[in-house]
Amino acid sequence: MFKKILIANRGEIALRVIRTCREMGIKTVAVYSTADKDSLHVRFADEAVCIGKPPGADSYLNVPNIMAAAEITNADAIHPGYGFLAENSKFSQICADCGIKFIGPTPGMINSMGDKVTAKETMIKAGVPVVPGGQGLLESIEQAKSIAKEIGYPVILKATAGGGGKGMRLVWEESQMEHAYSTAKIEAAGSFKNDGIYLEKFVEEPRHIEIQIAGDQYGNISHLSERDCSIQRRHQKLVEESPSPFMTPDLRQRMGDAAKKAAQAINYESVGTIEFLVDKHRNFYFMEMNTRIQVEHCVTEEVTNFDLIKEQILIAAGRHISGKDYEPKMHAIECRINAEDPYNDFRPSPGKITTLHTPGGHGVRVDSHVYTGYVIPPYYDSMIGKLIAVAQTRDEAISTMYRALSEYVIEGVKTTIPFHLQLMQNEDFRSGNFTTKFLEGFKLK
Ligand code: MV4
Repeated sequence: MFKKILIANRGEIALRVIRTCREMGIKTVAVYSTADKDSLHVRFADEAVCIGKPPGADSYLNVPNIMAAAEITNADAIHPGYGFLAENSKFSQICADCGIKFIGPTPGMINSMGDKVTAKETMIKAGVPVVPGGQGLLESIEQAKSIAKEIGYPVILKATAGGGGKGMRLVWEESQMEHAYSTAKIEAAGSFKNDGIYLEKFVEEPRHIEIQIAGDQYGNISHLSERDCSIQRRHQKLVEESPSPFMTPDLRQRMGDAAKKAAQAINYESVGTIEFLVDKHRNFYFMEMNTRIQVEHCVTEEVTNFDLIKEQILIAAGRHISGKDYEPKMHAIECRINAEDPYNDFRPSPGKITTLHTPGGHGVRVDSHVYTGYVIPPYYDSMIGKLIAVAQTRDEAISTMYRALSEYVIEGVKTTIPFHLQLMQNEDFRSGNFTTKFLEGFKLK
């Protein structure tokens, strides 16, 4: 087992990893930017090394400084958390070259899912359903028009180096194709230094349902059921839950099998997530694979009783996993509490937390790195923490969440708590009647 893990991240996920390391008897090294010198991850780790100035590029993305911190502290593994370097294959390779275990997949696995056209081709070969569309990259506007005519409008253009919603173009009819094609290509070149784009049928009003998987170094894969992440705004998830209110035993079986096939196709090692679009007829299509631990992993932890960070560390250290599949035993809902003003287009609201009261009690979990007097820096994401409610039924989990949100007091910055309080009272949300379009029609009172 590893003796010392360096956590190449900040905020709640750095704290989350430190907690599990403590329980496993593994020493921890925090790295931090000068903006984070008073952060809890710095205080709770056994050692801490400053790695640079506040902007991410100077600190949490500064590979030479992070590797130097690992060398001087004698860390034998690095946990990347999510965001920053978590899906950076070059970083994973540099760790390997330095003899430090990257707690996550190999560079080859990251690359095979990072390029979306390659990932889609791999999924087709593996027998995983994908959205109908052209094979490979688009070569011309004429080709795009001819594929679109064949499969029928509306279609969507996506960047092969994209993901998470960046650089997509919706095309409703042929007359829009030329403009959409050109702008998609320019945007892809600008954002990703790769202008490759591809086309697929636009799935209208889909749900976003993802399957958590874990694979070991010996080819065993388990799935740990689904999370419904349909409640999103501008591709930012706000609420996640498990089980999905749209799930059936048959759909879970089929999606679970497909997710395991997807992971098997690339011999996946570590924890990961297969994202699917699910249409109203319960057809599902592979969308992307996330080769990292995700923000919303806690929802799965609460319904399956696994510590996913512990699993991730054990897998990296070479442990075998069962290959069995796990069903939700409870219902869990997570609300992301962000320093954003929901009454003002969710504008970021960094600053000092002057008053804090964190909810507790039966069925409540809070994963957060903040405290009274903590200053939320403007340089990073605006998440203050995650509030997770767990109960035997969805109705009870919503009641617990509403109660916990009502107890939560955060003063000094605007937060998403008022939004979540109203969402928990919304009839369509309560009846499980929502798709990824839900928040477009949701008006705050
Ligand atoms: C789609 C789609 C409809 N049809 N692809 C958004 C994020 C990126 N991973 C892919 N996305 C979508 N791809 C086809 N063929 C709709 C979306 C989409 C979406 C997906 C999941 C959650 C929220 C979303 C919001 C808008 C669009």
